[in-house]
Amino acid sequence: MTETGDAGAEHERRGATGGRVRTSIPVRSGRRLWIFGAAVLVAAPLLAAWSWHAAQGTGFRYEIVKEFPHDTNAYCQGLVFADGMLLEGTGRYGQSSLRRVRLETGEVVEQVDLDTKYFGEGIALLGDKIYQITWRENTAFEYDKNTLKPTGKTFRYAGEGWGLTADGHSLILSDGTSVLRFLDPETFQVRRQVTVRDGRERVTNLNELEFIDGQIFANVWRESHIVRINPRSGAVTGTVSLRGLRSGTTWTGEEVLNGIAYDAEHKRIFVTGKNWAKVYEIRIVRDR
Ligand SMILES: [Ca+2]
Repeated sequence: MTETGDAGAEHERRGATGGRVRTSIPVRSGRRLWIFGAAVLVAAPLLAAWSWHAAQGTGFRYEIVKEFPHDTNAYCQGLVFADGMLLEGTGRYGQSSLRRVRLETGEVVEQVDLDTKYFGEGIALLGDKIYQITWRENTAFEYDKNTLKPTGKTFRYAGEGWGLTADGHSLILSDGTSVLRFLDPETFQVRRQVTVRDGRERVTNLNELEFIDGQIFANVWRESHIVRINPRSGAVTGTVSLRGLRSGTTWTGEEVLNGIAYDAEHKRIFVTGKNWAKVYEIRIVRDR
């Protein structure tokens, strides 16, 4: 099509300017079209396979920049960096909370406990409000960013709540499936949603989230890697293996990797896990 189209365009251009008008516009013969079609048929699966492997191979690894202490009683479900401190949402019934934590020492500076009927999940900062979702209670809470006081405003949403982040405009919610919902922070109404795919495969169990430089980074429950997601298409654009980050343990049971926070000003990425003893500042580098 390009060949014919260009020639046609040239034909029109030259004709309009009074130059030499091309009288013979090349058109593919039936035989050439057939060969072209056959080539596409052969190439398409190969290209699909290539892009699948490319997606699998868009691999990144990590380097530890610094380690910080983390409360091993904190079943981390949400992590945010704000104003030089970490905000952390913790889970489990009777242990769920929202905390402001001093990064360097792990000291909990402020803490708000959730009622025992709530299992806390992801948290996000948008404007001057912090939002915290719950696992199966279909309820989200809103807090004042500066005081950590609940504003009294709560929201309802359908399905489970797993991870939460914000793109500066919408809240982005994961629910354990491959779908990410973009929510109006005023109402929790769904503005749009994307299905996350790595190549052709849906990526399920999307957990804690972080919006980093225009892309969504997501923990995948019980996996030792983080995926990077295009927020428009849902396509996985990279995979960061964090294997070996927490040495001496296998990630079985509950103490899985969960928690990503981003210090946009200094471009620092922090990761941790449920009940981990440390928060790690990591640098993500391309895996050669
Ligand atoms: Ca986060």
